[in-house]
Amino acid sequence: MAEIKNVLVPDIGNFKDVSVIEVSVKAGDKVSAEQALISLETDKATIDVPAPFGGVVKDVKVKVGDKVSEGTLIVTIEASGEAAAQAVAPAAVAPAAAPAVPVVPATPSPAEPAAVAAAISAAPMATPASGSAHASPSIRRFARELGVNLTQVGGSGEKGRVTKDDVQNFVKKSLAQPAGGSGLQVPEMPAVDFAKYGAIETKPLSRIKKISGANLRRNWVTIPHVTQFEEADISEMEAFRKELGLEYAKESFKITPLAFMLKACAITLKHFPDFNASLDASGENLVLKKYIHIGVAVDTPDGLMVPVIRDVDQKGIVQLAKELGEVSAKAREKKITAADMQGGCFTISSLGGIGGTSFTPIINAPEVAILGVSRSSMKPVWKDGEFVPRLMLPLSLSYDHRVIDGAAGARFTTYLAHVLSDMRRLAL
Ligand code: CAO
Repeated sequence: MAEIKNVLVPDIGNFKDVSVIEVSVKAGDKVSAEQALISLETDKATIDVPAPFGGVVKDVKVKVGDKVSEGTLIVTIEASGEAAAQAVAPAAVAPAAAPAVPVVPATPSPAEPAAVAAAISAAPMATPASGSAHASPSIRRFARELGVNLTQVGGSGEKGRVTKDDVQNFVKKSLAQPAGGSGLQVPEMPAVDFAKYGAIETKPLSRIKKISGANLRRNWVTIPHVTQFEEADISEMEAFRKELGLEYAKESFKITPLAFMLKACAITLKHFPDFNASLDASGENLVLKKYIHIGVAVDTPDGLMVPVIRDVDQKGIVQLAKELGEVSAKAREKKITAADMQGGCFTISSLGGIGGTSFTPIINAPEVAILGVSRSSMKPVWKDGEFVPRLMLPLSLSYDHRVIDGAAGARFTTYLAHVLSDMRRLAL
């Protein structure tokens, strides 16, 4: 005969008074063994409590926001048939030892660059992949079953958590879009057996590359990019930089051209506020930012990271050079935190220390523009009836054409080149 059994919170380690963040069942629901009943969140992890056996839920004893500990009664289930016969003691708790329950880190640890995702973008540039979405294991499983990338789903739950409704609405919206409407419905890449043609070696992509790849792809496919090229005469700037370099030779940081670029971009962004902005979620409004935080793409052995330098407009060249040295060292030593990479308004991707004449950087959404900087070189420039040698810096500005018109793009780079070529403007 059917028997009503209690399901208690199992052994969840040393956690006590843990918040219920999701209740996945209601009275009358038929559940199978291992199906998630509720989700709990500690300050370190999100935990699903699964049904220890199948049956019909008779009563749910907890609600979202309740605090529970090991042994708290969460639901009663009418176990039937085989399940009833097999079910152990009424207090059918999970195994004594550590979790049969899946545990997922609630927030990535600073050393682990899951949230790095948020930053990795530049010119290759990007944002978060599934790993960094805030969702319980049951929702992750649900999203996986439907083939939904959780990072593309806006979370309406507490602290931006993605709920089951969010996933369902995302799927409904996607299905309602006309074929090709999002530009994302591209044919799958065919699998190729490369070994057929010669010797190969397979090397896994780094975690950062995997995370950034999804974002790069999204930004590249969904944002209409235009890249505007320009050259700035930095002869005077370079002479001044060298002078400063001698003055600060004993410091632990270098005064590189990038510090000047940061300052010049901040001045230019102030002059062209639409570049210091983001489209809101509806895509119908431009959010203008009153602060100027600029991300800098840093090349690390594991991939690209984009730490953000804050309030660039309020800092001097030396301070910016110092912070640049600090953040790039932090990124390369894998000490960068998610917070260090959030809140950027604009990004600079400088390949000038390496070489090249120009490139087309990918916008770091939700920003609307990114500046690529290539290597400066001496060029003959026609001036006052003769060719004179000048140090020219190539600039490549990619912008979101939904927000910025071609004329504005050209005005921005012209102004930026002007600021860089006239040192006095950096002081304004
Ligand atoms: N033209 C000519 N020389 C340049 C230059 C430029 N535009 N920019 C930098 N240099 C010089 C510097 O003056 C320095 O010269 P010295 O060694 O003689 O002093 C040298 O190149 C190396 O500079 P740096 O790379 O150490 O410093 P930086 O401030 O220019 O850059 C950082 C810092 C973190 C941006 C850089 O190290 C880096 O990681 N760059 C790669 C970013 C990247 O990968 N972007 C692409 C993203 S898309 O995939």
